[in-house]
Amino acid sequence: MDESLDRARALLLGAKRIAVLTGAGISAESGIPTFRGATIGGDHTAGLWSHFRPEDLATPEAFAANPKTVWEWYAWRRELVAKVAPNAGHAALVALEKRTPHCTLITQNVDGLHARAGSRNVIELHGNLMVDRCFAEGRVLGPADELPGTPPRCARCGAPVRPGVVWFGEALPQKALDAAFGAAQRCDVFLSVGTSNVVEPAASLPFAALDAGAAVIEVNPARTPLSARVTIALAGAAGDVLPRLVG
Ligand code: BV8
Repeated sequence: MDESLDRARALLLGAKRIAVLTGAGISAESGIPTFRGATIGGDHTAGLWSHFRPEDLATPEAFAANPKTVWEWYAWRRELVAKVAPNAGHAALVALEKRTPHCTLITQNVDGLHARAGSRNVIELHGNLMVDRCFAEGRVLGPADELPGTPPRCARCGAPVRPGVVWFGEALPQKALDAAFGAAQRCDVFLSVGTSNVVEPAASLPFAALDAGAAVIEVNPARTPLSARVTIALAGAAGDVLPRLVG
């Protein structure tokens, strides 16, 4: 890996515009299970969804049918996120942003760890776990806008309160999506970290960068549908590779 790491380091140092896409893998070393199975130091930790099927929990239909179950699953994830901290991988991306004239961090994660680590220019494609929204009106709710319950209820219309994340079958926030594709199509180097690259439309971002002539670096202990197309594949954990890549 050392020769590839040196080539990747040089690419990043010479880049004026960098776009980074992260997935659940960058938070694995903080203790947050990934969706499709984390590989931390070789032992295979069952993914968050190994006990559930995504369509059972992360869809508006599931919430409408079982608001209590879905709400409790997200409440469990919020508690977990509140207990963990960003790891060395998140910190390396803060350093990368500080030294690069234009660096856009696009994340599929809803855990808010990039902002907590100090990243400033973050696009949250799939929303944020800590935000509450009215299931009927879609507006963001503060504590004063809610009546207690599991889930809480919107004080204005009585609809259940939902987490402010993008579920399967829901459109991504258009502004965020446009900004993400703009960054991917303008960058010199696209860095993909810790994503299985299967969930659309985020999974198309690295290909948009490739089509626009960017070099693509992938950091992931496992192969993904992107791996065959990347300029450099660095097989390892984000918390181990990123500090060496950016340091
Ligand atoms: C939409 C928020 C349309 C909620 C999530 C085109 C083709 C095929 C399907 C579709 C398509 N277009 C739309 C679809 C359907 C669907 C989709 O893509 N399905 C997939 C499964 C095929 N997409 C959608 O429904 C999207 N909506 O397009 O709507 C539309 C348009 C207009 C109007 C109405 C509708 C919405 C997608 C967003 C869904 N929400 N999350 C929540 O979090 O609960 S997705 C969820 O998966 C997370 O956000 C997560 O980020 C995302 C992707 O997973 P990853 O982050 O990649 O995580 P994963 O576990 O999969 O992989 C972890 C990786 O890390 C692994 O590779 C592993 O090897 C690696 N790793 C492990 N340890 C480490 C590591 N790497 C580094 N270091 C380590 N230590």
